[in-house]
Amino acid sequence: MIKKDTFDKEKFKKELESNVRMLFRRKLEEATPQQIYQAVAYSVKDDIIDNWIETHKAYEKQDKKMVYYMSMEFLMGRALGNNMINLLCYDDVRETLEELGLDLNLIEDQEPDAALGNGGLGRLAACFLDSLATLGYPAYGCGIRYRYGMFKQKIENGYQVEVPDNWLKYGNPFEIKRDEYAVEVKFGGYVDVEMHNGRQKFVQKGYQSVRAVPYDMPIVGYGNHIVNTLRIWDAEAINNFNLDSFDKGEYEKAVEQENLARTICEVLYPNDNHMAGKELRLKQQYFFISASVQRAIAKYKETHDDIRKFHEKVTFQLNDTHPTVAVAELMRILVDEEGLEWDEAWEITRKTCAYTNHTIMAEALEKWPIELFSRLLPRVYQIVEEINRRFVIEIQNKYPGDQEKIRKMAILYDGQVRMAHLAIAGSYSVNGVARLHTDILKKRELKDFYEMMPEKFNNKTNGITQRRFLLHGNPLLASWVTDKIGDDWITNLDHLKHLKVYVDDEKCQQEFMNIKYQNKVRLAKYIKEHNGIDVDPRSIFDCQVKRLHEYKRQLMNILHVMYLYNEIKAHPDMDIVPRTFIFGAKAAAGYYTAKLTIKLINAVADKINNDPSINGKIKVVFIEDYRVSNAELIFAAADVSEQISTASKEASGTGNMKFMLNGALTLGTMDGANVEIVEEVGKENAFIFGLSADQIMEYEKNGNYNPRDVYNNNQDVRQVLTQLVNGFYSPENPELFRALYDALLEKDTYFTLLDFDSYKEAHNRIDAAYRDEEHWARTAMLQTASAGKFSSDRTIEEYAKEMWHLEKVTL
Ligand code: DL6
Repeated sequence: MIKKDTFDKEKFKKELESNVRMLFRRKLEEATPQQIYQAVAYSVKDDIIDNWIETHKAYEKQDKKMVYYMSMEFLMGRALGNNMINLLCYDDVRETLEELGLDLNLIEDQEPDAALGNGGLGRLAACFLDSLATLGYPAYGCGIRYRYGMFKQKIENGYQVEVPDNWLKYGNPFEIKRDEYAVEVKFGGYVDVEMHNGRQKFVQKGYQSVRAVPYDMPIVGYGNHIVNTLRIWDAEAINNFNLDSFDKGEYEKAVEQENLARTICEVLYPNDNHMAGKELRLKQQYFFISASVQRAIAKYKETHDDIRKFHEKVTFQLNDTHPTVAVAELMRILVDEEGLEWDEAWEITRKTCAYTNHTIMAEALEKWPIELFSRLLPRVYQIVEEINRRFVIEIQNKYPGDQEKIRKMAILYDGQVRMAHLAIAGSYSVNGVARLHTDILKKRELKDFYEMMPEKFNNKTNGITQRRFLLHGNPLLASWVTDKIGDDWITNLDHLKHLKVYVDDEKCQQEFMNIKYQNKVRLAKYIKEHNGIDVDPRSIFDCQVKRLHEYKRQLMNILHVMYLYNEIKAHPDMDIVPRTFIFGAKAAAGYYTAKLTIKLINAVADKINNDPSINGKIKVVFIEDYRVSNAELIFAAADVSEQISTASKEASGTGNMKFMLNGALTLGTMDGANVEIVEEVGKENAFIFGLSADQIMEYEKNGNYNPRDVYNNNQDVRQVLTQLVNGFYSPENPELFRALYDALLEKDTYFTLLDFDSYKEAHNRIDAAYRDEEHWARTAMLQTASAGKFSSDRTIEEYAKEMWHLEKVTL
């Protein structure tokens, strides 16, 4: 890593001592690890503050356009390590702490993950913030300061148990409360029309409101002194009641407002790719959007007179449909508060908002009952009605007499507000997150919209930040890469392609695989500590870590493990390369099938790991509480990256990119960004299997797949399915896994059985390939060398240049 030339070890030590004294009234030697973490974090923050101030001064002075990345989720993980890396002081701090007898790794482990997100969508937002700051683009992340982030997962008797994640228990050293920017957000009541200067004015009355208070977290750019801001909003009760004059009505209202404020930011909904439809969720959406939009306008007006030029300086990127109410809220403020005519306001709105679609899963499509939406947001609803009325006219003009188009495209239909339609109507850009995904949007999911407004549609293939997922997560490989090709890759991942000249070099291959081995030892230690299981670092580490969802097909993975176990039992001398199957996944708290799959994985693990007759040929590990911080260990240690979703269902995937960067070979379907990964690395260097997206969509259209045909014709499949219901893995309750069995045999929505043989055959190819050490090492190196495209820096450059038209700021 590049080092900061100004780091002063003695000064740092003094700061540390002083922080421990000031914060905890203790000496360094007496401080607990948590206190030392806090003290280090405050010292690092101290290093950030001046740059943070300077960055914002520069933004104002240079008056560059700003992107507001609006997202219900930011899955940030830990901040300390990342901040030190980007400040170029990680190694210096580590050495200084060593001199004090302290281990930086242990100190980093004291920091709770900021788990303000579920999975891919939230982690993407976090990677984007890192890239925006590193590239020097003016940006705010806007979100919610959930008091409880993503639940912590405990595995008890093989079952997932959800435990609240009280991540703010010890405070958050990096955040700053910005009380001065608090705004009011109103809910409910009714709309009155008043006349002001001969103009109708719509006034919300009888409402409840909360005070939205922002907390800012610094987002440090890599080695460039830029510090952007993640602004997360908390809710407080409005305290402007005169206690003396409280009559009953007012008292009740005050209590209700207190309750509203308390509940609104309480918890992140733990659903990934699934809409829960809860009223509180809509309140959360409007809460952070109203606050962010109000603040963005106020900030703009501090230095600009003409609100009609708002879109020239501001763009709102809507991270999926969750923040879509921004379209109507911006209209409300422009029309009701800024006094613009509808058409002017609409033009500004349409030039300000842009929408990213992250899924085609039907159950994730956000639709709110009109009854709920209009009750909660009466004025905003009126605006949505008007947007819809005009949009329907546009459709009619384009397709005269075509009622079907209106049925398919209207924003309000069948008693519901369709958020994706509002987002598309109100945006200047609609993008998918991988080429295949965008093609499916254009051809199928959003076909009518694409036909009517093709100019809005574009693709931005996702990416990940190499600063966290290689430089921080895999320091051994990072410094090896730097030794070979220099450190330009840290800010320009394309440089990794220069590693290609080394892939045939035997010494380099050995070095590369030796690093992989050391990372496997590191993960094996973690597994021993957390699961009590001994795993052999010489076995193939075959990993599937991601949210648990049927379409991601963890079930297919474990069914294959069950099959393999049957094979080994039937042929005890079977020659296979030892394999450790590693899973990590949280299931939404109310997702029964997903939770049952976790139980199955653990039941299989229990049986196989405790069967001495198979001589440890296969092992199964379920890593509890999969999250950003332990993900870094897993990516670094993986040999095989399981990306096995039903083709067409995974919009992109980003774990696939993190594994690739760390030298794991992909075992995957031609889905999401796997398609582009394979394009970069070469099909011969990946293990591809299964039906294509077109084939899947054809089956879905024709409804001509019958899983019983596979069952009847495939003895291996029959055997493992029978083991789901004969007590083989649940002797105390043979019926335990019946629901999984029924789902597979009755419908098999995700084509698990149909892809099974092809998957099995791909596993055989892995077994054969791993035996050729040299070839495997070459292929593993090629993964890292070909990962350049998948940096979120590339993705952000595309957004910035092709959509947002941002300019970089220099300090
Ligand atoms: O775009 C980020 C990420 C993709 O990589 C995943 O393929 C996709 O499943 C995920 N989508 C969601 C959807 N949530 N909602 N709504 O998390 O986005």
